[in-house]
Amino acid sequence: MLRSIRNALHRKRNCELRHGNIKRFFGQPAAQTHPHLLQEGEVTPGISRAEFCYRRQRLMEAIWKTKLHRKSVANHIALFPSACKSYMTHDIPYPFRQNTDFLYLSGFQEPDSLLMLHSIPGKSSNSFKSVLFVPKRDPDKELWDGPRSGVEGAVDLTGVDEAYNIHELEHYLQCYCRDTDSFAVWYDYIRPCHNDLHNRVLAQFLTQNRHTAMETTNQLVQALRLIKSPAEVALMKRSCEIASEAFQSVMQFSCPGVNESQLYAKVDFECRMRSAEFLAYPPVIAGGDRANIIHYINNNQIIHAGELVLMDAGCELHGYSSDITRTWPVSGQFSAVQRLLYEAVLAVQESCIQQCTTQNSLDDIFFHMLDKLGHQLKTIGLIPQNSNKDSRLRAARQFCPHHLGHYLGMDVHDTAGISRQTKLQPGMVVTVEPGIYIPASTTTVPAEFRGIGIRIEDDVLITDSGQTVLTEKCPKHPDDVEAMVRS
Ligand SMILES: [Mn+2]
Repeated sequence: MLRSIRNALHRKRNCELRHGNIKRFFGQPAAQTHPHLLQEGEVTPGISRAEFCYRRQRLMEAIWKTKLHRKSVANHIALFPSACKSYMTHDIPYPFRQNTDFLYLSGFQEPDSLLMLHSIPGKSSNSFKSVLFVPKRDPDKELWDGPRSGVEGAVDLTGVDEAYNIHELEHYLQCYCRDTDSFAVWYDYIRPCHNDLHNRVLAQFLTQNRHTAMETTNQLVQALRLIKSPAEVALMKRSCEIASEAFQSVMQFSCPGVNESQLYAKVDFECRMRSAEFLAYPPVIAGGDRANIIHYINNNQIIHAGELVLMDAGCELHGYSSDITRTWPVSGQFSAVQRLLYEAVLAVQESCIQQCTTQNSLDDIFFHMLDKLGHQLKTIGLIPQNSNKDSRLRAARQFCPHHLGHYLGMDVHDTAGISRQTKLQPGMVVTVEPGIYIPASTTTVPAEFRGIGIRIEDDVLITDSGQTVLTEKCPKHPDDVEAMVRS
């Protein structure tokens, strides 16, 4: 009875919302409140309700297809907690970033929530229900923190089948146990992303031993996230374009005496001015010898005339990341030695991009990179002319201690659980980022090479016919780089 009243109210409310009779705010941008960001039918900018629904469907299909080592299991329940709010000090939150798998499957942007996908006991094996548990609406809290979507808002926004207050999670799970004889639980219990929900509700649910199998979800979700849909490719393209334009502006803004922190501010500004929500990671902005510290993020030194500056930065646009590195002469002209090394890295990088096809894996292209790099080091004269293949590869590892690249997507180091031995497939995006690093303390090379660090990184979409460089707007050839810095 209560339920039918609630459903009737819900329908009335939806009708009013559709006809714009009442103003309703959500806990995240929606087409009604942010028409400049979302179109009707989208849950997050650029991604439709139908696509989110399809993602959940595909995940459940993957679950049904997985052979569990024990006897066949009729029912499945998959749990995806959101991220929680975290604080830098009393009452002062860090910027919130949603848990990626949760966002990929629900599009819901509030903390302290959970998405549950479960088969329906007694129903045919390929039907399931998607249920969101969300923070309860609370006028006092909303006065401080802004509106929450609440249960009605969550269903309207995301198109899940049902929504409940997060406090009802425990009871819902108990009811599911009661109604279901045998079921498997799918949940990333090894590294719970929401400690409070895990400790208060989920850990206890898991130890009740009512389920017949327990599996983690991250491999299944990452396998889906690995291949980008056309809508995702469009967002990746735009994220890469924004970052490329920002790099152009930072190059133009560079001059001898500039502080790395000022270039940081500039790249952040230029990305946000083009609608990116934030930088995808703390950027590396390293003048001179500091470029040899791979994860240098202090970004607080003066860059002097004649030095190179290495910038590794990217932005996040509506949940999709870009990741670019360029190295340029802060004075607008490479020295002869700087250009020699730069052209060596560029030749390796361009050769590696050509290898980004369905014939190769990231590891295959990594070995290609080491081979090419070894030859370049020999040509330049950094290693002896009579070096054999083994010593060339060893030298390449020494001058470039990192891998060729990684998968890119919603996360910067996207789908990290997927092996780099996987052959590339259309719809994957990878980074290609070889470098040569020669710390000032390196005594085995001539003095003029010391203290130079160079990396060139592009984002590459794998296509049916080969590959597309999504960051091609960012200057890369040494003449173009010099012209950009001088302009
Ligand atoms: Mn990268």
